[in-house]
Amino acid sequence: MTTPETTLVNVESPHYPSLLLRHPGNPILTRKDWPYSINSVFNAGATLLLDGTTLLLCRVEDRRGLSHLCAARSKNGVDGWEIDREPTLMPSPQKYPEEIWGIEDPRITFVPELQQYVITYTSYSRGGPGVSLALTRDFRSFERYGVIMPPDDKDSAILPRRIDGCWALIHRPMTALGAHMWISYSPDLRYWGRHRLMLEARRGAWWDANKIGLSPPPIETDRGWLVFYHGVRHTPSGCLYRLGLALFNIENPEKCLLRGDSWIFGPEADYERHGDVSDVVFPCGYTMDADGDTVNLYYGAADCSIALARASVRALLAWLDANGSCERRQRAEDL
Ligand code: BMA
Repeated sequence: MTTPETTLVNVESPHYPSLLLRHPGNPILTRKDWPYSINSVFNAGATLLLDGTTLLLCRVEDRRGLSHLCAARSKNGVDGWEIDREPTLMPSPQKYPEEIWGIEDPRITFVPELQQYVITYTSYSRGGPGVSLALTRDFRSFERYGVIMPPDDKDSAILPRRIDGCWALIHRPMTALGAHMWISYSPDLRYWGRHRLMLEARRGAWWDANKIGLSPPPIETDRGWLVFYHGVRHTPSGCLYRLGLALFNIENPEKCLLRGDSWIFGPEADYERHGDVSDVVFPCGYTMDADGDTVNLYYGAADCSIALARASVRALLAWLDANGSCERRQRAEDL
């Protein structure tokens, strides 16, 4: 069952275009759906399996406060979820000490060359969050590569094919410069180098000042890599997580072509505004419809549930053309 476009709700201001339309069934997954006891479910990676099934690899937090990953499968990507009866991927601190405080926020990339899904996720170590990588063909057995970027680093995904012969990983290390997006390269997914700054958080009053990070894996379009990224605004009453858009050169993903000035999606619905961490929308995955244009964006809402919003790639690119700048785009010193 696909919900007709006309029934999608929009709670945004009429003065801004509705680029992302919330599904009326939101939130589509909550802890009440879970076959075992959990505190919350949010921030899911997403992919389409070969038979068209939508698979979400959900971050599930237990009542100790530690997270693991659990797969949920649905024929239409909206409802009828079949959720694994027990955790799909548990932290394994005996073998991977960096996972001692859990594993979080997976991003999934299907890599045709490997015929496998590459999952990058946050491993919560004693030294803070780091980036770990695992491969799978079926989301039942996994080959773990362990930590590939040491703490403090997160918000990562790999591109689905090599760039100039190397795999490319987008990630968000914390440095003295701030929390910016970087890109690194590897010949084998294990050893990473050629680290480059890819997109900087802005400064001052901007919605994406000081802290940004990749949201889902980039979307390959004929204009370039379309990137949803989150900006974190620190306010006296807490953080506001919102989404922005940027476009990068297809053969040279370090090169930003366009960056939107305004955010395009932020916490407005009740389930986004109130939860364990209020005012958070945090997408980690998307699926593309057969039309090659409709993106189904799965996002964690207020660290409590999973919600769905849809967008048209064509409309996102048109918005970037109208609202993005190619002058003030990549470096904070330009802003
Ligand atoms: C970020 C990540 C996300 C989380 C968000 C809001 O730093 O840890 O997993 O959803 O904070 O708490």
